[in-house]
Amino acid sequence: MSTGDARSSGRGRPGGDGLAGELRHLAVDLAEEAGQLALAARRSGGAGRRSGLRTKSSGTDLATDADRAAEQLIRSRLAATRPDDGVLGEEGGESPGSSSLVWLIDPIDGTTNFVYDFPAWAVSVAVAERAGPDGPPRPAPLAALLGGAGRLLAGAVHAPVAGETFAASLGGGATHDGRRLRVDPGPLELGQALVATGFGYASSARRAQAGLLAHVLPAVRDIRRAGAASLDLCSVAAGRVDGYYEAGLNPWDLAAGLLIAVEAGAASRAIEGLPPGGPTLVVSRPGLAEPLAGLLAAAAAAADAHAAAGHNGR
Ligand code: LIP
Repeated sequence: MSTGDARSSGRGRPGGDGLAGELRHLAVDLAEEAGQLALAARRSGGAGRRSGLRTKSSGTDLATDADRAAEQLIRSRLAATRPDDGVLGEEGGESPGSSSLVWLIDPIDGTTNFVYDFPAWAVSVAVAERAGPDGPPRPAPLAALLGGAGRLLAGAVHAPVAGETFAASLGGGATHDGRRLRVDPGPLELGQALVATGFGYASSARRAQAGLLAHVLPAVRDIRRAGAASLDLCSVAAGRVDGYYEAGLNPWDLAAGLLIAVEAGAASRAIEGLPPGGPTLVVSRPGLAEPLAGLLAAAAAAADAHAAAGHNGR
């Protein structure tokens, strides 16, 4: 599909009616509008390795003027259409709201790709019920990954270079350019599994993640590291990969893609105790969930043993 078609591409009947369905449509509009803004900046030469580039948590963690402009656009649209909702954005942080909803925004997920003009970057927009003592119960295994957000209601991921939009609403299914997504429910052996992953920005975390990967890679069909967590999760939903795992993600990286994958039928869990520490999000075809979790546990044990034997590890 051309980029020009993308503005209406995430719509379509699947997605459900009611509040979640309405929020899904708004998330699609916001992601597509912000994506076109970022793409225009990219194509005008106003974004790239020399323009408006800053680093954040480490020298490898980048932010551009386009990240800020795209988030600002989404925030201003939300202020006009849903002024009572809270917003949590990668660039602007948290703006508390008075309603029960919070929007989670990654204006450019895959900023390094964006800077290098590598096509795998996306705008990720999700909305969730806020977690809290009076709020609905959070899905326990994944709660730690969602910060102050509770139940995910709707989300959209728009990849401007590919002109693709993925979207989902709670109970309303997931779509790719308006077509319903359904993850293959059948069993899959590890040796036939294409597995995506990603790495953090801190050197120490990367060393530990590489140690784990050294034991995962020989056991699977192959590994993909696309560089945008939201798209990795949509790739599970679309069957482009069979599974995905990553630690150290922020709520805005994963919220929309997680709902899209789960609504498409993927299995999801957060596993503690894997390097580099903290919860690791694991999302896959249902028939791969147990084998992949087992492989990650075995890989963590092998990486520990390797480190204990005096090799470089975590
Ligand atoms: C990035 C992710 C990437 C992950 C990085 C980072 P950013 O988001 O989507 O896949 O491995 O750690 O979180 O910083 O480009 O928005």
